[in-house]
Amino acid sequence: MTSQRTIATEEDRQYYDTTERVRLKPGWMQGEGQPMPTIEPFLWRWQEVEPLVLKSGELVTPDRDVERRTLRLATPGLDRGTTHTITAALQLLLPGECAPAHRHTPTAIRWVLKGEGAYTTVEGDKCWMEPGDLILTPSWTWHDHNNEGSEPMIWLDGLDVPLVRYLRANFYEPYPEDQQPIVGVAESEKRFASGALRPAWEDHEAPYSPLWHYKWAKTEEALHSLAEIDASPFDDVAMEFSDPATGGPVLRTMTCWAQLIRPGVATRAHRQTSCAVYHVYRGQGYSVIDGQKFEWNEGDFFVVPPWVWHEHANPTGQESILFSIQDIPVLKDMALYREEPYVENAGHQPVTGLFRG
Ligand code: 1HN
Repeated sequence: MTSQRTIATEEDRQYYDTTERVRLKPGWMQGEGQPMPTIEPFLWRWQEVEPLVLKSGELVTPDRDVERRTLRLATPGLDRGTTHTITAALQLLLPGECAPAHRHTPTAIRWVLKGEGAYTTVEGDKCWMEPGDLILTPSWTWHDHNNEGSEPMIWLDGLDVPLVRYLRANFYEPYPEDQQPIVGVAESEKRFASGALRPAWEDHEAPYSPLWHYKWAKTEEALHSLAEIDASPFDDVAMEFSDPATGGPVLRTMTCWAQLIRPGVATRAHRQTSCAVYHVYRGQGYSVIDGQKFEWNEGDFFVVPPWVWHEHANPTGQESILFSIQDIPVLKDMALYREEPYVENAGHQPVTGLFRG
């Protein structure tokens, strides 16, 4: 169907000149318009990333030169962000350094990769960072990072910046001091220690999880416990970090998953309107994304774009654990979430290429 009209007469010409002058755009003259920028699946190797993260420590210093020392995972096809909704970056904080307190309307998550002796303060609550911990910095909460240890601290930052910018709702405020006052230590964690029981006298109205710190030991225990009895055919032993007050996702714009891919498992392919940024927390395996095989090792990162077939496999004899940040809550809240299973070939895509980066 083509609805485009041509300019045939002088009367037409006058009409279109006038619409242009008064800034009206005839929809029937628009043609195909601009194609959406595509997001390619991509993978970053820790082997290549880690030395560059460590080297960044010699180039810039937080507080002195920059607010945060971060390296963004820059997916081909995008000028900003890691996907059209999520930006993911690696942040390095050296011993004795402070990334000064500020707050912004974009929401952030930290997924701790390496190091010890550093903490993030979120609204006065001091959260010690250990590898495998998930720490939330919900929209407009004060946060600063401090390394009081003797090792470099590295974590993955995940923010909804591209979405918030698109919605023109990006606000930012620096705190008057480098560090905000510490009101308590691990308080949000202590309030919700079991992950299921919560203080009975409190109604929680905030549009995000009141628990801000999910410790690795509990995440790992939950994965192994679920693995004893059940798994998803598409994602194997996949668990969503949940808000203890609602049971829903921890944030309104992003959700976080921890996923155990058991030895020998090859999941079935599916596709969703949501997208994801993955980190290989443990083990080895591969994902087939849009027919391309992405072999991953511990520490690697990869992107699954929206509406692209993907499946994960662990052909090794050891367990693999994936962490991911996904924009599912936005799509679901807007009634735009769709999911489709790949039905041919017993749920597995034909592999047409190997990603070499
Ligand atoms: C930010 O505030 C942090 O607070 C990290 O550590 C990464 C990327 C874009 C915008 C703000 C942080 C960020 C960021």
